[in-house]
Amino acid sequence: MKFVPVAATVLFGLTVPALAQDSAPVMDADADGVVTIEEIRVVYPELTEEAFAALDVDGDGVLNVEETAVASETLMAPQN
Ligand SMILES: [Ca+2]
Ligand SMILES: [Ca+2]
Repeated sequence: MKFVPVAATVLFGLTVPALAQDSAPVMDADADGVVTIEEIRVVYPELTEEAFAALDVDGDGVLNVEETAVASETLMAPQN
């Protein structure tokens, strides 16, 4: 049976935190699949270029889905 309501999928996404496929769309404002420093600063205005560079593991200047997932976990973690 191919019966998967979109609403259920969204609900499932909301109940499972920090999944890669759910993290990117939050910050990827133009939905091009990668998050630029400008986009991530909409969510995290305090993010420095150095911090962004640290999150950009492959060094291509943008965060892909996997890097964004790591970024989300890192940035949402309690700062001590
Ligand atoms: Ca983007
Ligand atoms: Ca990257």
